[in-house]
Amino acid sequence: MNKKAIVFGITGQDGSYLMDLLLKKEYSVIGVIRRSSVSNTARIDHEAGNKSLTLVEGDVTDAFSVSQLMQKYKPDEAYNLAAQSHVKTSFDQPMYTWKANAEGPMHILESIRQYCPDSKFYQASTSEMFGKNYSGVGIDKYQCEETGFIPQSPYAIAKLAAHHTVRIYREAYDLFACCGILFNHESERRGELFVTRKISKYVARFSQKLEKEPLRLGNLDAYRDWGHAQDYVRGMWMMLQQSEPDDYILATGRSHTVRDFLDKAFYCIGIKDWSKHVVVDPEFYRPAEVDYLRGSPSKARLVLDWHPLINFEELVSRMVNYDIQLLG
Ligand code: NDP
Ligand code: GDR
Repeated sequence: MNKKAIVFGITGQDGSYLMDLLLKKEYSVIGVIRRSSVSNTARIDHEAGNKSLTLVEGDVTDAFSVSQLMQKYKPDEAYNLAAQSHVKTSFDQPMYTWKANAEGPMHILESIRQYCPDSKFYQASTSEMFGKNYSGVGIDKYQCEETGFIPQSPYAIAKLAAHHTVRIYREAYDLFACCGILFNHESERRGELFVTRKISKYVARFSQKLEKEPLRLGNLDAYRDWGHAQDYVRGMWMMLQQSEPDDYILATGRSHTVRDFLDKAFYCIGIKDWSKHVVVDPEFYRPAEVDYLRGSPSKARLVLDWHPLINFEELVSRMVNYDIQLLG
């Protein structure tokens, strides 16, 4: 019989790629979507009508709706990708962020414990939990599974609470529950308020002479370890195929600044000096910043045999070229 997976957050970037992967592997997929006043299914509409995909309404902040779903479907695998995922927004909406990102996963784990303890669970943890901490020194600094967490935002604090909740449920109740500590991953489906997509969209429009104003950005000196979401959802699935549950970092091991991203993106349209086209606007600064992220994917490489296939240069050019194509 085909395996059954439930995906919370299926309408998001990662949820949509995970859906593609699971359908390709002949899973029966239950996708949980939030009611919204306008359609939020643009990233998954290409599978509309697929008999292996069932879309149901639900919200992770509503414990009752979560437990009803888990009781009804008793999936082989449950993936929790649902979150208020924007770090800057979490400073403006800390309580909602807490409810979605910390209480949400607790609702799912509690439902698994009560109704389907054999379901395997994946939680979307994040490199933001490391915050301002790292291992190593100088240019060799990095974060690995042993690096301590010093979260720098309400988003990261809520995610860290969920991270520890997963550990407790794994140890106390023997659930098969894993956390993927994922470093930034982007794609052609990335939300438009994240810095990479904001840049790729601007550059595409600029190349078509549709932009008259400069691009307004915040901190250009932050380092991020950027990979492609398609590679990362494969890693999520691999974690749940192991014989024992565990936590893994997924990252490329290479770090770049926002400036590097701008260099590569503008280079795609033949511009070497973008300084006249970008303005630093303090409106986009955060009350507290994460300055440096570079993940060590050694454990995932060794245990899961996971390797990212799309590098930084390809990621940037795919995003820019996709946004140019969208403009026709
Ligand atoms: P997105 O913001 O693209 O997607 C988030 C998803 O969560 C959307 O489907 C959204 O629904 C859904 N959602 C939000 N709130 C609720 C709620 N209360 N109940 C049910 N669903 C909800 O994020 P990504 O796909 O980029 O990330 C997926 C997960 O991985 C998130 O948890 C994120 O925090 C985490 N993460 C992401 C990383 C990245 O670099 N992309 C790195 C590390 C972790 P809707 O479409 O209706 O808004
Ligand atoms: P991040 O991603 O906060 O790392 O969280 P984001 O793209 O928002 O910011 C990356 C870095 O760019 C700087 N920056 C700007 N960011 C945004 N959004 N808009 C700007 O105009 C801008 N200018 C500069 C930021 O200050 C930051 O340093 C992402 C999310 O997907 C999280 O859900 C996930 O957990 C982490 O990645 C890993």
